[in-house]
Amino acid sequence: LDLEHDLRAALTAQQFELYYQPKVAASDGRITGVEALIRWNRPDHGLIPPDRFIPLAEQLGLIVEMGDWVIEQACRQMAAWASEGMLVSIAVNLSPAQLSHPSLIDRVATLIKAYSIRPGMLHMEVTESMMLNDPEEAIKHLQALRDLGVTLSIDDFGTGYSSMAYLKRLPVNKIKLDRSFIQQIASDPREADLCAGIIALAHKLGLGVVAEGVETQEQQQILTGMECDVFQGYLFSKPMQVAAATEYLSAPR
Ligand code: G
Ligand code: G
Ligand code: MN
Ligand code: NA
Repeated sequence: LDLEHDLRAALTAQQFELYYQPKVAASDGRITGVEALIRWNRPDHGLIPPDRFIPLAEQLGLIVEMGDWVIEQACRQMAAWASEGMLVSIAVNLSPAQLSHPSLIDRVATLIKAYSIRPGMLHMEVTESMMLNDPEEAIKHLQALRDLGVTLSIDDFGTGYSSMAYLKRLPVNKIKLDRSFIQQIASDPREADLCAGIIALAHKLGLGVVAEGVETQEQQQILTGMECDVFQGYLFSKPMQVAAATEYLSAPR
């Protein structure tokens, strides 16, 4: 398969690029950090979004190597921004195979040292699907990352199963409310109630809440009323290449 062949070659050909989407504090509009989102500049095909190649990379066993590149690139960028006086956290997405890979912890520890990263500034987002195979094992790996000081979030929260059952046992710092909830809070009161309930529960458990896919001021206002902590979405910015992200981060506000 062409796609498979090209994907295998893409890492050495340096065809991957990280885009950055800002996250904004609900309280004062301050930028709390960015999420790194991978793109593939595939020659003759243009920019390929992750949905089109991450699942393939997982199947082909390439995701660990690709994910290592993402983590290192994020650390490198954080150090570069820090050297320009911009202290921003960067969140990377982890596939389940990365979380369970035996070398992850050493690798992350090494990168944090090599780039002089404050560990809490490196955020990692995992989905509930990591709990499917062996929940105890997943919890063990999450705890090891927490022990390094890395900040952990449950991504796409509310779309997997067992969310509530596992939430209190997971050594994580935040949940990211899935975009599908946010889309409906302004039009569907029951969806809004559900959101408010999840936010209150998360806070009771000592977890921060990030709302994903915030696109309108109405959604922002509703979420502010629910005491959501952080917003991410097109209302603030789409994911940007590093130059645009740097400009966005350094703009006075
Ligand atoms: O970036 P987009 O805006 O299209 O992201 C689509 C999906 O791809 C999201 O679910 C996101 O979590 C996932 N994704 C983006 N970058 C990465 C990455 O570096 N690693 C993994 N595992 N998933 C990613
Ligand atoms: O990792 P995660 O599944 O959260 O990836 C975020 C995905 O959501 C990326 O594909 C990103 O481009 C997309 N996204 C971010 N903000 C918005 C938004 O406001 N609206 C929509 N439709 N998608 C968004
Ligand atoms: Mn994410
Ligand atoms: Na998501």
